[in-house]
Amino acid sequence: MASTARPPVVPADELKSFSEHLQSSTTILTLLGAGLSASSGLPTFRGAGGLWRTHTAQDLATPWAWARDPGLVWQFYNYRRHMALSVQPNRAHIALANLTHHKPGFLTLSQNVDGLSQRAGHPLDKLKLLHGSLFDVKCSDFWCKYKEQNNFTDPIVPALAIPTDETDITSNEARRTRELDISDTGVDLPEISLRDLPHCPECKHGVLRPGVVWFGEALPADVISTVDNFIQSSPKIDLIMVIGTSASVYPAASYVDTARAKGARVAVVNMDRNDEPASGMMEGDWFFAGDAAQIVPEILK
Ligand code: BV8
Repeated sequence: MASTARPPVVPADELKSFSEHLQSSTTILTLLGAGLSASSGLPTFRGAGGLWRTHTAQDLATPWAWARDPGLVWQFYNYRRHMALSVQPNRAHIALANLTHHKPGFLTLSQNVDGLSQRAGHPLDKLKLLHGSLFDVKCSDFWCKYKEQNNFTDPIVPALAIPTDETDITSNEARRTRELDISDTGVDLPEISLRDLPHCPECKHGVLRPGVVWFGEALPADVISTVDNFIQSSPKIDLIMVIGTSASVYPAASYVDTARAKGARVAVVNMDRNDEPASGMMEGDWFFAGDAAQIVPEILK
């Protein structure tokens, strides 16, 4: 019977040195980005998949886009909720979740809002969502503090239902078209009026918005203080794994250098050899080039 074992994707010498360090590490951080979920079928933020209709994700992930056209912003986030609910966590999500059971001093800092780490069984007390979640909604009224988890309503309101010929993201053709530019499909998508958007059940007048952190918004204070306390109370950080991220957004990306300053060695997992942390690669670091879904399970074995 032919072995079904996957061929190794990591050079043996690098795997050995990393594994030895991992075994001896007690305090470990990981910084996760969209590349971790790419193999699950979700487009990354900046790659070819980072386009939606004729907009880049960065254009729509701002309070200004929301102020200008909340309906368009909700169509974008409702579409990403739909896609995230249509895919499954991959072997890397699962391997990271499992590591928390062997390494009590392991903390995950995720920039991802797709909910896949949670669905892979990652203990929530060891998973810090730096940029919120597609599956949280909160009131957009400044004075109202209402927030709720809204995990499975798809679409979140009927007016945001995605036209049927766009809902099949499993077909490569549909996904390819969508990743490049949804308007290629020539689908005439509806304008959404404010009254059709989800409204706050608490204050009754605020429009509920996606519970993510937009560009120009502060990261959640409670999350940041937990992460900073973890780092400051650790005499030393042994390792930070930087998985599937361009490490180009701050202050999230700054945790790489913060960990390095506390003695951490850095292990990058990325498809693109050019996507090193801003401070570059140093003596004793590892760069594992390739698909996170292949590499992460192998290096965490
Ligand atoms: C703030 C949620 C202040 C929304 C996101 C210095 C300090 C502080 C701030 C700044 C600063 N300089 C600039 C800023 C402002 C800004 C910023 O960083 N801008 C960038 C463009 C320079 N930062 C902010 O605005 C932050 N807020 O600073 O507030 C403040 C303080 C007090 C009061 C008021 C304000 C908030 C930033 C959060 C923005 N929200 N997401 C949503 O998702 O819609 S950011 C979003 O992009 C992601 O969450 C992620 O964090 C980020 C980066 O994306 P990646 O995950 O890295 O994805 P990307 O596509 O870039 O890369 C994918 C990588 O994977 C690639 O390297 C690719 O090669 C690799 N890959 C692909 N496939 C695979 C793979 N790797 C492995 N396997 C594969 N199969």
